[in-house]
Amino acid sequence: MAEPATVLPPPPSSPVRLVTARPRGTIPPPFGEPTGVRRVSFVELQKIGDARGDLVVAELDKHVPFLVERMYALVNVPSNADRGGHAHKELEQVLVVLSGGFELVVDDGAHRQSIFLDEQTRGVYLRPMVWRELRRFRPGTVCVVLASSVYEEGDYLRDYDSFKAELRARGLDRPSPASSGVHRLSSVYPVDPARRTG
Ligand code: T46
Repeated sequence: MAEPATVLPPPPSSPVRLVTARPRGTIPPPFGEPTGVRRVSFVELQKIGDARGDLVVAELDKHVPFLVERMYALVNVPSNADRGGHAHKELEQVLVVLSGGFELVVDDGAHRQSIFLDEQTRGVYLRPMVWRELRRFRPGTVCVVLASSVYEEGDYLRDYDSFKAELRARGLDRPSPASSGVHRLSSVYPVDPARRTG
């Protein structure tokens, strides 16, 4: 005789929050510790260590302000390789270096900043419309990237002029209060107006 079907109780009221999609073309709110470049900030991850080693934790809302749809990692990068050289129209990302280190140059169209990333708990949150270049990779570098959406080539702006044009079209080329004072940061410098594709 067949076993009676198990009747499962109804699920408890779900703690999962409903995430409303951000309208395309809008910039998500700031999150983390600002840098000298607009739409770029530092996020502090959690590290839990004991005699067995360390856990590095990135959790929604505490360390990462978006739902992660994709993870990828940069590994085996030769020290003379240049990666990046593009911006994203919509994508948000958090970059975390778990081993080694590399130089990340970020550029909002008005200011550029060079950040050497080599701390496991210091991630960088890149909102949309930030030009980025990655170079000077140390041997054995492992960089994990948490991304807000699946891979979509159409989201890339892979030449600097298109990036500038998109900034203008979206009104993101105008100075904002957030950018005042960035000149005081030594590693931040204005973008050369004659700058072309990086
Ligand atoms: C970024 C920096 C930090 C895929 O098919 N799926 C993927 O998820 C990714 C990230 C890439 N690709 C393809 C696209 C290219 O044909 O892999 C190839 C290499 O990608 P790309 O030249 O864009 O790699 P990077 O290191 O210059 O840039 C990557 C990310 O693409 C980019 O979003 O912010 O890392």
